[in-house]
Amino acid sequence: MGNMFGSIFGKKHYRILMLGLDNAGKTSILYRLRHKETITTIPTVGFNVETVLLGHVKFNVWDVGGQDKIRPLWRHYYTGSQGLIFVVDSCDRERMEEASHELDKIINDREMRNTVLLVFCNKQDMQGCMQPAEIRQALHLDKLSRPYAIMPCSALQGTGLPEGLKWLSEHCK
Ligand SMILES: Nc1nc2c(ncn2[C@@H]2O[C@H](COP(=O)(O)OP(=O)(O)O)[C@@H](O)[C@H]2O)c(=O)[nH]1
Ligand SMILES: [Mg+2]
Repeated sequence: MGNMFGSIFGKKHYRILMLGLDNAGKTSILYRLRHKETITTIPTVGFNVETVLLGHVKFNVWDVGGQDKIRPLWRHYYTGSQGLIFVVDSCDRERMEEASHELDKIINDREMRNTVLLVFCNKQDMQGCMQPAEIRQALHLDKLSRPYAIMPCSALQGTGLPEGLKWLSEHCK
């Protein structure tokens, strides 16, 4: 993925959240994007956030789902984030509804009002996984009134990631 970050995001600074249920492939995506860039992981008290700097882009990554007690802590990271990447495991049909529910709660937070949304339909290299159109329905994305994109990808193969990030860089303010 070479110097993708320089060419996609330029010299502007961005803060991006990458969220999704555990096992969706968030950490794999981070590592796939890293290439020769340095990853600085900053430990966080309270819940497990991976904070990673890639070029000028700061990613905050954590697992969502079922932790209502710590949810108020998330808001600190919501504030000032220009973009949200929501990662789903396209093969995990059983938890697609849970993923939808979590996404709903995140984007309905007032701090997330102006955040653009990129959905990565990850693990598209697997047989029999859900296609983006089906995931769009399952996540009720057609009801959104903000800019969003839904992108098939595979962290394993590296496909779809540059396209998704390009869209994000063009729509983040
Ligand atoms: N086949 C396939 N497996 C993947 C892909 N991305 C992640 N995985 C696997 O899914 C599991 C969870 O990935 P991880 O990045 O730890 O998910 P996280 O919990 O969202 O950070 C690991 O076993 C990965 O190797 C993908 O694109 N294709
Ligand atoms: Mg992880």
